[in-house]
Amino acid sequence: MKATDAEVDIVRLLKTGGGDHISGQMISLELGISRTAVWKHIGVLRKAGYSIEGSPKKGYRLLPFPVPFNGIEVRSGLKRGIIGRNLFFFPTLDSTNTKASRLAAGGADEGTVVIADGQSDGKGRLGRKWHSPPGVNLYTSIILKPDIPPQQAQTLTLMAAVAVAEAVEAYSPVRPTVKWPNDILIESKKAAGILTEMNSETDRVNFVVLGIGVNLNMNLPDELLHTATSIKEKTGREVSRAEFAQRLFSSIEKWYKVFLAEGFEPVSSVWRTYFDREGKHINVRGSREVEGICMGIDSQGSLLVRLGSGQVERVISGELA
Ligand code: BT5
Repeated sequence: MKATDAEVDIVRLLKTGGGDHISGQMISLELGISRTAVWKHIGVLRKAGYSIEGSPKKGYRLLPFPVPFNGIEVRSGLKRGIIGRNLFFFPTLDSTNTKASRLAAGGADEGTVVIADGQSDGKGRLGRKWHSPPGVNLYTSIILKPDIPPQQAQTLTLMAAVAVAEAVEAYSPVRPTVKWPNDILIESKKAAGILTEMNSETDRVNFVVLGIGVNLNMNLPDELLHTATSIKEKTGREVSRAEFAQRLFSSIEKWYKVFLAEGFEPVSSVWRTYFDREGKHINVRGSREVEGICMGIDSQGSLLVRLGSGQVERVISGELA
């Protein structure tokens, strides 16, 4: 379901009312729609979980609770920009990446966002699964259409990692770290993962789907107990998923603009501040196992490893132990 402009604008207006009533006439004037249309949109908002009081004399008033988690709520707190200008929210999907790829193939604009409350077939890399229970975490995919050759797509994963790390940092008691190429860790446990999927020709990218899963309020299942964490597990506090999503999208907007204007270099220098393996002995499993001293990343986001022989090997994709 797409969050429509009118409903997003009505929620914005009611929020600026700070709990006061706003007349139907005022809303209809501000939005340039009829009062009947306002009334219909209010009905949609109530169905979407908002508590809105209506009085024939005074107008409408938004109660502060409950704050629903849906596309309208997320968009109502976003500055107008590229990321999230079109936003689709679903109570459940197989995978937000699959949905976003289909939308992109059908011509969806750059910046289109898909969010699902829960996923029945959340995807990790290489056919792995992403644990995606409803009601607790953020599962989102963003369509980008950068004018870059396919060999540079990995740099977008690292750009997303910076944005996710920055958003997680705002909630986490300690600074998160990034684990090349696609994990965000809190105290060495995975709090978020990124799955970048690309549709390209030999020399140009048609679109990229950045899929991001962040563990916010999840109680960890047994199989992830020793390797994963959530923000709530670290802080004991519930995170507002809408607020987190807004922070994440603003951060992606910021870094994507830097990326388009100045390239990967400024992004990679911030990425390095979250990366704690440079200069250390590492082991990476890619097409083969590579062991040596980590020399950081290159301009395409590949990992550089100095082998015992002194030769520096470039690892394009793989798994850092
Ligand atoms: C990833 O893969 O880390 C990419 C995860 C991307 C998930 C998002 S959610 C929104 C969008 N839609 C999708 O369908 N996917 C994206 P990878 O590096 O392959 O890590 C997968 C491994 O992480 C699994 O094999 C598990 O060991 C572990 N894992 C699974 N679910 C997890 C979770 N919720 N939190 C932490 N670790 C998890």
